[in-house]
Amino acid sequence: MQNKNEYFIAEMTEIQSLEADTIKGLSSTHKYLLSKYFYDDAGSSIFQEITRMPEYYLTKTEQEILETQKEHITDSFISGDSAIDLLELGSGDGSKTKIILKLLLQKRSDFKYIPVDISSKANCDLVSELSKDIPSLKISPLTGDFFGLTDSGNINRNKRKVILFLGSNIGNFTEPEIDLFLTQLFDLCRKGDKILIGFDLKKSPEIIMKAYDDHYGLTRKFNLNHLARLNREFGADFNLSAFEHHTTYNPVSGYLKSFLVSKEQQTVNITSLGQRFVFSRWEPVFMELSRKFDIATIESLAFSHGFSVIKHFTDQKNWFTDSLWIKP
Ligand code: AVJ
Repeated sequence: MQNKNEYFIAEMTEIQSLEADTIKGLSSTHKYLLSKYFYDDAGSSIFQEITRMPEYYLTKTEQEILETQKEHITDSFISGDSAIDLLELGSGDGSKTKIILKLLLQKRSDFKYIPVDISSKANCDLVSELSKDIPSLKISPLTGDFFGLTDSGNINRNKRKVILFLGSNIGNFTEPEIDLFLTQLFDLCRKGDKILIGFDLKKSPEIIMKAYDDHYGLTRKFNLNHLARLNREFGADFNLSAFEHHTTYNPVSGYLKSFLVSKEQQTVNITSLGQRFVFSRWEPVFMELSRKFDIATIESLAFSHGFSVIKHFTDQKNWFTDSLWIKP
């Protein structure tokens, strides 16, 4: 079902960019697939299962931060007296954001919630969920990739804005992508606008590895679903059991990387794309970066892109931070 007030950001549909990005990634010397395509219906529900495993501390920890510091957080959003647009990038199922939305609505009714997500289905589900749970909320979803948000005609540039980018989604970005993203956010903001970004922090490598290399096999299933998606959508013939899931963590860079490694020499046909790809024995396909940060790096990212840091909201253990920045 399509939402009547749903708007789209980009000219290309998700399926068109999936096609182009798949061919590019699998043709390159070091094969890769892009983690933003993990989230089809099956992938989104596997991700929800991941967030419920005890070892996947990220969601629970950020929830703790929002729950315990929601008064302070919402107060900082509404300082000043103009109405705001609350944009959320990569909103997913919005379960964490609800905490903020409910309280914000009690404090001020004149804000509009604009969830931006690559998945149209996720957006539709979110809208129907929120309209049941918080009927008085004004909500207008945007579907698409958030690079390109700045060119979108659907954002009111004259409105006071708060932008949420939670969940350590920023950890999926390479350094150049972070640069582009923060530059675009800065352009989108007016003086005084704020952004709240969730960063997963460096911690014991053992704890980090357990969250991404779980013994239930969920992260493995999450990665393999990307191949299954290519089978479903493009008639590819990936044999999922011919790939092994492997995770590495480098405590210096904070880079947690996920790979699928081909256990044998094999050829995969992607029928509807008219493509075939050869995998040699033990050839890796890079699937996802989930970067871990430290406070100094976060502050230098803020400053080098023109923002000032107002506050880092952190949990008891200092495992995660929601950093509040302002365009001065
Ligand atoms: C949703 C991107 C924050 O990187 O931790 C979970 C996705 N990947 N387990 C993350 C994910 C493997 C997740 N993000």
